[in-house]
Amino acid sequence: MLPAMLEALIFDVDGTLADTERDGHRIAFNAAFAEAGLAWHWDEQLYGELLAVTGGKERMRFYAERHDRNFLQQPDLDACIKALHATKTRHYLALLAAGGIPLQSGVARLLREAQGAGLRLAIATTTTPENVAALLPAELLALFETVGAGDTVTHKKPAPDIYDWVLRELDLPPAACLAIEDSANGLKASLAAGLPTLVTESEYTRDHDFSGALAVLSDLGEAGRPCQVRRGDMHGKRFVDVDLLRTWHRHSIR
Ligand code: XBP
Ligand code: MG
Repeated sequence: MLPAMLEALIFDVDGTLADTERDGHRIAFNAAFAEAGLAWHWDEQLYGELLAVTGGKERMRFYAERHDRNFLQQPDLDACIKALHATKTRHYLALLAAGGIPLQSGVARLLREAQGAGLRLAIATTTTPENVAALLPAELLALFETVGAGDTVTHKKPAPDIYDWVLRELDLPPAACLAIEDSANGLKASLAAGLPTLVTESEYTRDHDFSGALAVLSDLGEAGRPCQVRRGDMHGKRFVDVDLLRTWHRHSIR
């Protein structure tokens, strides 16, 4: 059997397309807590620890279990967390609308290049779908044929479910795809789905364990702004382009 050709790229969102956590999601969570009259405040360091739990609703429940057990006593707890999360999403969307969060270096270029080279594009994220649409300019959002996000699956990353869902939508085997992730939980999910995975770090993930990644880079880089290589072979390139992705992919499926 011939080895699979690279046919699609599957992107994570938070930390990969843009560094959204510290100055985006975290601020929105705190605004929602204040609006609800909760005495919760997630500072930068605490938020870094809470990121071990993916998904905003799951993260809030995890926090309450450790820091505010009274909160858990209310009879309509699930509905309350859902409402609190809807408030958080409203604040996050307002924050993006007010100025946005810039995309990571090389993201817009690589998306356009990949589409021009005939690669299919998809998203696999734990964040809420509206957040994806608000983060990306319309021109770039339109390049993605499949967006797997939020509660589409029950088990969020590090479970492989969102990647499995996206692969079913694309009707492709994992060996025909390459994932791009920024966190250990994301990498666990993509590897468990059988996907060769490139890691570009984000602010909160620099010390994560990225064993099993094709390469670990500071970002995708640009011609005039090469990426820093933490691990992996750039095959003479100074930034990530479609040609380099095809080379890594070929090596990974041998
Ligand atoms: C990152 C996450 C998300 C966001 C918050 O997901 O874990 O939970 O922090 O988003 P990924 P919601 O890196 O997979 O994109 O509050 O909408 O859940
Ligand atoms: Mg991420």
